[in-house]
Amino acid sequence: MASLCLLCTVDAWGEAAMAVVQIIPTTPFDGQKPGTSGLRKKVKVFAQPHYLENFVQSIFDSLSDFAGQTLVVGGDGRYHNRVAIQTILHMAAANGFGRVLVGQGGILSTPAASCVIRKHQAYGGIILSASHNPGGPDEDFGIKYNIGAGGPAPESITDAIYLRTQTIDSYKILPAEAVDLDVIGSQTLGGMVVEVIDPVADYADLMASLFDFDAIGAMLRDGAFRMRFDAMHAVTGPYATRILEGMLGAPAGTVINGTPLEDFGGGHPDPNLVYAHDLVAEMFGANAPDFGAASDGDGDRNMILGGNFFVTPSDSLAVLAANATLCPGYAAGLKGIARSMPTSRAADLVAARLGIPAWETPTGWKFFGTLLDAGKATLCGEESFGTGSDHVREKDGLWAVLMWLNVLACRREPVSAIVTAHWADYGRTYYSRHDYEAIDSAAAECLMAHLRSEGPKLAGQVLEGFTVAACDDFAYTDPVDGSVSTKQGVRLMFTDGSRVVFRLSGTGTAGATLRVYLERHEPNPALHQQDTQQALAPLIAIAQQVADIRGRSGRDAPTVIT
Ligand code: G16
Repeated sequence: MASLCLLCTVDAWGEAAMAVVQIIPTTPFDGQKPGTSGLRKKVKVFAQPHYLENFVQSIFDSLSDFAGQTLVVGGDGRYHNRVAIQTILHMAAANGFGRVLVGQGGILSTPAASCVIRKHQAYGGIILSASHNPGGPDEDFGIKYNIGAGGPAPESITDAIYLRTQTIDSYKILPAEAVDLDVIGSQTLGGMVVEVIDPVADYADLMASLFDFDAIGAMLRDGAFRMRFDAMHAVTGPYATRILEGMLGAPAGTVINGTPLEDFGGGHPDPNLVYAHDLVAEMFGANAPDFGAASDGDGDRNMILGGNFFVTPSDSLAVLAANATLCPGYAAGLKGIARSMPTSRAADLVAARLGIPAWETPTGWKFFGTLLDAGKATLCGEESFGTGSDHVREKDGLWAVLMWLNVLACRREPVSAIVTAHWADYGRTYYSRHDYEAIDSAAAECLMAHLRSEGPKLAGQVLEGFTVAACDDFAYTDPVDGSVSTKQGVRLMFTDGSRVVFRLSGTGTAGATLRVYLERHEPNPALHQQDTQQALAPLIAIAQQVADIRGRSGRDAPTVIT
């Protein structure tokens, strides 16, 4: 049975206010363990009575000294977003937050949420998204907590949240009317102020401070340069429309699929060559635009295309790093470049040339936070279509698009020419990721266990003409706070620098997803025009042979190749 208690708070005018808080008894749910980026489950799981509430209360119970403080709340607009936001607002009020900033309509892209947390010096934020996963009543939902620096909570906090979910026996909620999320302005909820904010404004200001909007605008308006941005019916629609078409003056229609829909129009809002099909068809068709880009469900991922040309995320990071000083916000140079372990080492070559550190972290944007906070890195990137910088503490899809546009506006060369010139200078790093989605979890764990125990024994062996230098399970010690993360992926490394990396995704919601990352550096420009899969064919064969993917997963081929 629910019990009531009186919450004494201080309202926006400094007056003491009393609110009646309900304390609802509950019991723990299994499996509320945050993964690579928060808790992601099917909507039907989240919609169970008390499920979201347990997790939110576990977040609050893992934090301290937030009474009267500001919380930022927003999501990618997917199905269940509005319902979840109402619950979180009523729980935040019951738990003693003083103010919540929430995006109008419940919308905040993940990088915009990070921007708002930082700009308004909030205590932290709750972001609702399952990123690139599909949305709808039978699809995915997600929640994560971001700290006051603006980035995803570190493992010390996510571990504490998980621990709390296992013992939780009650949560606090304020029984009150729903908040109107559609009207910008202040309302009160108990003693808490809810400010519904323009979700785009702070973010757009930040972008204008980093990039040369005059030069980009001139290029977009002169008619000779054509671009297309595919928002995939997800959260970046309003951001891209306001910034590209509004502030920069790109022709109407530059942004396609620009209205956020709860089910993303039935699509899979993952900006890659498979799922961004509208954009890919146009960019690889006749009379292709000069530049194409797409972002994902919550706006933190990006895909970059030229006319008939795909830029791998790893190459994108390297090219942006090499050209960063063309952008006003990075004119003073970079402090360092960070990438996740499975990301190709193309960016390391740029860092070496610039004489700055190259950091290798586990998969997960949260691992970049300490490096950015300590001023050890300026740019970060991941093979999973994530690129970003120290301007916020999340990867940022539209930021990457604007940085590319700034580089293009300065260099006035096709995307393909910029990238092939980069390869000629640094060598080309052939790179691909093969995903085996929704395979049996036990079989996947077994495959990884086999690699962990047998992989190291391969040292010195010659496989398909490649000599194995070493095989290990990547472990990381954070150079700033000393925290240690183990079991971050099995690396099979060859004497010529090639690599095959195996890891299980931490973001899926059904079964397990095996990711196989393949990488080979080719210094000779005469060999830079090969097909990527052909160039990597021997490594693909080695991966199959060493892990027995077919035998263990029952799959003949990857589900997605990027
Ligand atoms: C999240 C993380 C990224 C990670 C990606 C893939 O991105 O923030 O750091 O690279 O998942 O992770 P995994 O390989 O474990 O599935 P997002 O865009 O899904 O939030």
